[in-house]
Amino acid sequence: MDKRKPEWTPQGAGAEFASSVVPGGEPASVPTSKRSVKNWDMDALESGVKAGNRTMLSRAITLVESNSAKHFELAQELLTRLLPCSGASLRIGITGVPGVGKSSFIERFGLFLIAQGNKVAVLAIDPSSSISRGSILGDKTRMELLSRNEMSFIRPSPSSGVLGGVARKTRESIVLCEAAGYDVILIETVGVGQSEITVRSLVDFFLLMQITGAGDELQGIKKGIMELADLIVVNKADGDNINRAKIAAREYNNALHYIRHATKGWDTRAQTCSSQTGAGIEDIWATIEAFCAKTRETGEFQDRRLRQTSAWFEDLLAEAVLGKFFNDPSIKKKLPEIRKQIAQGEMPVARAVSTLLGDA
Ligand SMILES: Nc1nc2c(ncn2[C@@H]2O[C@H](COP(=O)(O)OP(=O)(O)O)[C@@H](O)[C@H]2O)c(=O)[nH]1
Ligand SMILES: [Mg+2]
Repeated sequence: MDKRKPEWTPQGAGAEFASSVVPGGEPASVPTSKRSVKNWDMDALESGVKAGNRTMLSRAITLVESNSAKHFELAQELLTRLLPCSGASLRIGITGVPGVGKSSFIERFGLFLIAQGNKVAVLAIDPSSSISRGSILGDKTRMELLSRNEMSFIRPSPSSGVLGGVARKTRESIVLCEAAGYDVILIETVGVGQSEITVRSLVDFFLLMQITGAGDELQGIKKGIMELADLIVVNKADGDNINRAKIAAREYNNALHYIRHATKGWDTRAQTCSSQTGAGIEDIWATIEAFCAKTRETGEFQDRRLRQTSAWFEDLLAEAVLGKFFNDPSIKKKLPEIRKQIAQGEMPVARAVSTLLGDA
């Protein structure tokens, strides 16, 4: 059980705190004692995060990741205080199948960014821990130098719960990292379909990582995923793989002529890199900088952020309204009977819905 907890939790805290990858399942709901709520010193958290104190940032993230209702109010209070200090970072999503080299890339790229004078935060999204068990994200063993660097902050994936819940926690963690002064936020996710779409909705720039395989490179990549990317990186371009990687990048570039690009005014491209030798890392940053310059100039950068925030609001609102409806005692009472009547053909479906809504 201890393994599931983050490095710090308030005294007496239960299993509502979890930040490492664990097998999927229902979030634990352990009643929180008054004591552990009292342990949250909001002023200290606020000033600690603003001062860039990593321990305080860790605690703040632990608070927003909590599944407990009592922590929800505290977390929202903290976010309200810190929101004015957020928004200034560049948010980059990095996706690819396990083994493609995401963590190795983040190690290299993160250190490069730090050398350029940035502070780098790494967050991870892994809603599918039961599918991708073993592919631990935000994996500190692959990011050894980065995790020891003072200018970095690495947070493994929040565990348990559905994708939407994990995404909410990550969005809020982004706000906290930005308030703590991180300039670049790297969000790592495994490529398992839905999670890529979610990460796309969180970031400014989306990097899709690929490696060369046997034969036709394009076979292994879905058009839908390519349409989310701002850059395709063919990793492991080193040793006797360099040429194959270059050919693959060329094939992607050809294919990219025929698909819709993710960002208005930006031509998605493919390039190679080696996370082992560091070749190509600088060029990737140059591409990202060109992207930022271009989209800031056209306003697409700012527009996308606005769209992301309003879409998030609409999603949360819809979710909350649904939750409220289905938890309404009178609805709960009537629902089984109405379901039966529908099943037996005694009530038209639309009538059933309007009856229920009238009672909500
Ligand atoms: N040759 C070579 N191997 C790499 C490169 N990047 C990663 N690897 C290796 O690929 C394996 C998976 O890397 P990892 O970063 O854990 O991939 P992840 O699952 O996508 O995070 C490890 O054995 C790495 O050492 C690279 O650029 N070149
Ligand atoms: Mg990894």
